[in-house]
Amino acid sequence: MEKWVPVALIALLLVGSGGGYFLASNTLQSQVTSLEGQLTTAQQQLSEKTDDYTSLNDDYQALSQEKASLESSRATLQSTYDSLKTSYDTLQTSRDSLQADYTALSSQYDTLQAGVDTGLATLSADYVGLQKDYDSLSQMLGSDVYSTFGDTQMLNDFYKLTLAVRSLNATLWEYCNVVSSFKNTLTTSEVLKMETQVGSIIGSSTDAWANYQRIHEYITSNVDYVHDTESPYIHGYTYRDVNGVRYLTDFDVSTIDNYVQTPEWTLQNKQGDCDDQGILEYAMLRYYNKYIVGTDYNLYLAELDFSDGSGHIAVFMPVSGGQLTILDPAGNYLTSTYSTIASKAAASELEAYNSHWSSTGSITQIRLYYIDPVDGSYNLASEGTRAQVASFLSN
Ligand SMILES: [Ca+2]
Ligand SMILES: [Ca+2]
Repeated sequence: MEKWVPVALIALLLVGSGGGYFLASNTLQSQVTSLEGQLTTAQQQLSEKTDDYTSLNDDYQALSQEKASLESSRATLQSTYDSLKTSYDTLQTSRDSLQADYTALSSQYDTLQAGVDTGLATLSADYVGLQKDYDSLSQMLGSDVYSTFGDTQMLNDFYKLTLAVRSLNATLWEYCNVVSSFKNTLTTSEVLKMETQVGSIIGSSTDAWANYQRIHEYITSNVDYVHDTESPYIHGYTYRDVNGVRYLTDFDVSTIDNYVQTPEWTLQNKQGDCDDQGILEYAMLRYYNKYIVGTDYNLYLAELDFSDGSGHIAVFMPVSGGQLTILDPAGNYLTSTYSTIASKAAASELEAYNSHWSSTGSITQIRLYYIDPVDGSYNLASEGTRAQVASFLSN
């Protein structure tokens, strides 16, 4: 019995308080439901935010990539621009330099053209006048009227014409033939015109050999090699002899690819071919020897014939003991030892010089001229083969 009392009591208590528990349980349930609802809403909101975030993050990643790509493109463009700018600057510099060269060349050309025009215009005028006289006289005389050469005045005029044509040819020859040019190109007055330039080249140096080399190198460094212009000359004379007098009845005029400049002209215009450069060097060396050293040493202008038919001009300086120094500005040759001017035994030096000119075959003939600057007259000191001229120089 005692055992059932507590059990019954507990059961009663449970039943007695049953209504209170029921009420409390309902309230909690409702709160849980509300919280569950709130949780669901919050979960939905979180899910939406997560979606928004993912979308934004995707956009951000895409934009980042696009930005990196744009930055890379910009760097490439900048590099291309820099490279183009450098190329443009280089081109601009080249263009300016070309423009300057062109301007200088134009000016040189104008100067040259003016000189040539003046010289040729004078010669042409002389020639046209003579040709006119000659044509009218020729017409009057005609080949079949020589038997009537009784008109003294006509014969006198014809004779004057003959002399005038010869004189014109002699004048033309002085411009187109090296040896004939000496009376214009290597006179004392021409040699004296070298004073300023020679003084400037040697400065205060009194070493004659060093000064010879300085003069030579001044020309090789400053005078450009330029081919000659064509010069007119007269040839093909036909004569008729009447009473022991020679009358010119016909002649031809042609041009020759040779023109000999004065040393002054070559110095001023800084251009010329071998004869012009050789004559300039000859004039400068003669000036130096005679007016600065005080002794007008022997010096030859050498005319060379090559086996291929061409020719050349250089300066030969004979040195005591059968030695020779060759100064050839246009041929860029100087007798030297380790780049210092020297004199060498004539025979072997002529062979070395011959090797220098191997592109023209060989040197077949040499003529050595000594020019008297008083009037440009000359003395053909030696003429012959390399061996013959070497023998002359060795004596
Ligand atoms: Ca020439
Ligand atoms: Ca010339």
